[in-house]
Amino acid sequence: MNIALITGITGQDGSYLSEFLLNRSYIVYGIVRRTSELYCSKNIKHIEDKLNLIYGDITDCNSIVNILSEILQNNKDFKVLEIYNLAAQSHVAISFDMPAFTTQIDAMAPVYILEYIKKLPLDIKNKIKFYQAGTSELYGKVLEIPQKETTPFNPVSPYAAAKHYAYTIVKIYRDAYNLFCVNGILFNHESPRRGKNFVTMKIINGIKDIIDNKSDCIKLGNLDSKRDWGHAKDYVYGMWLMLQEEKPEDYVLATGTTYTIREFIEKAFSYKNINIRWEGKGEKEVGLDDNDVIRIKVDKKYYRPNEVDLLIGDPTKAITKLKWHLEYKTIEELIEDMFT
Ligand code: G4F
Repeated sequence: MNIALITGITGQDGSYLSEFLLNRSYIVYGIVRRTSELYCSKNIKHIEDKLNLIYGDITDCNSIVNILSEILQNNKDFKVLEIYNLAAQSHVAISFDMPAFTTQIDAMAPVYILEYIKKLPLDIKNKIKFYQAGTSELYGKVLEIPQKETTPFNPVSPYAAAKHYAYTIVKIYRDAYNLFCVNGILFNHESPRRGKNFVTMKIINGIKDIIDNKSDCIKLGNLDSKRDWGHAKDYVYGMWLMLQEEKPEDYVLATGTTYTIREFIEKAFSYKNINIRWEGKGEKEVGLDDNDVIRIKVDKKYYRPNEVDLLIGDPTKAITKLKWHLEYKTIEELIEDMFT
């Protein structure tokens, strides 16, 4: 039987990946953090009874060792164990406020997991595959356009620095100990399950609130940065494909198209038949609707100490080698799904 362990199972990617793997008859384990409300389970409520949820914390090495030992103990005749390390402090702006916390979560967990695998007997470790959630934030102030697997990294946030460490450790364990471990270098991916403090979801929720007369306008930071946004469902499929290969390699997943935050705003409002026109510059810039009501304001509290200005990925390797393809082909399809 095929088993999967997902860290970050309650998040956007973890929940889509769980659905995908359950549909392929995997036994799915997930690590959930113990909080006063048991655990935050909105995204996995509908499949909770099919999952094996284990309390744990990826910043605690003992917790990881105990969980992995228990899974191996309870599944002695497993065919393959796929481990997806998706848990992270994934908000770039928050990483500037909490750099050490971000490093503990985002950098250290792969070491704990890979160290555990490394020490297993050969016949067991040969059946284990490890996926590390890498990120296009690694490219930072980009050194090549578009960005592909060979583009040098130039991280500019504590989040990206932590992810850079994780990326490197995965490569080291692959080369030094011959483990099957890969980095997915994923560009921004969104969905109706996206956290509400990421810019796309903030805009979608903001528009809903304006239409429902719950608020007048949305306050945002930098409107000039460009992102390559895809749908999370397509990206979890890509993660799985990476682990089905004979040889472990790193892959970029991206759409190959980029838009400014301003363009995303225009397209999202336009889906609700509202046109947005712009006036002013910098902190004074506003977006007005057809009745000249201000719907977008810039608030410098959302500016970042360092900004990644332009991300646009080249997914050629994933398309040709993995036969990866997008179900959600345009940003309009993504926006439509996010409004559901
Ligand atoms: O939606 P964002 O917070 O995503 P960001 O920083 O690109 O990071 C996301 O994608 C990465 C992959 O490239 C992941 F690794 C990471 O974990 C995360 O999922 O911000 C996108 C852009 C930024 O340029 C930001 O400055 O939107 C700009 N922005 C403008 N106003 C805002 C806001 N971002 C947020 N979150 N909130 C604002 O009010």
